[in-house]
Amino acid sequence: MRIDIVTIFPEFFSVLDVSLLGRARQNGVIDLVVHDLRDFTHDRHRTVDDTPSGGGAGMVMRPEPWGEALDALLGTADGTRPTVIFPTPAGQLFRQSMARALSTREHLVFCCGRYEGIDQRVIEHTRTRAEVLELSIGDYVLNGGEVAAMVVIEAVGRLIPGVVGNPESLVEESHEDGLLEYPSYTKPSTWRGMETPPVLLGGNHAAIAAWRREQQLERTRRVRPELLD
Ligand code: 6GU
Repeated sequence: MRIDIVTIFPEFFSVLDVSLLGRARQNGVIDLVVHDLRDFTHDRHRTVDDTPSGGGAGMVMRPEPWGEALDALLGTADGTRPTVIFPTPAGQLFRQSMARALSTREHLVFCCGRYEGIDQRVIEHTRTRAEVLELSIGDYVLNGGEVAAMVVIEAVGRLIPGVVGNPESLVEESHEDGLLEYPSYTKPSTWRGMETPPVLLGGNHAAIAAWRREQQLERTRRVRPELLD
């Protein structure tokens, strides 16, 4: 998978050099390149923002640098339509099902806005040459799209074959079957006077599976009842 990231804070993404994603990049499974939006400006101050049309607080990102950056990244017409993701709190909610869908794409481009967002014409223009998604990672406000892009990249990247060592570890997880995950235990079986649930030590695999399912349902009902609707 090819991943391009456009941002005014390229250094934010140095964390993608480490851990599972870092190894996937070294192995060539993920080809990830970070681009500085200011490299697509032409004025002495490398300006990327301006005051909002119609007035109001904050600054909006001007369309010209974004247009030039996307011209450069979407220009190579190799037959496959890239997916361009604009992280924004005004977007549709990013879920595990979308992480699954995105993990099969060949080319993802993340456009990380700051301030009050990117001039909306950039998003509408990009729809003419790519699949466009405006994605939110939850109902709270971040200072920009960088951390949200990182969340999406980690959720998607770990679903690409060869990134997570044991693919079986991917299936019994929260949200993969619409329920929260069951609680986990390891040795010692007694710790600070607290016992591991005996069913997990009895070797009855059907009983263990039934107990885990019940725990998933109980936990989901208690913590995230809306997931059961
Ligand atoms: Cl994708 N961006 C920003 N700035 N804030 C957010 C978000 C994204 N998702 C939730 N809050």
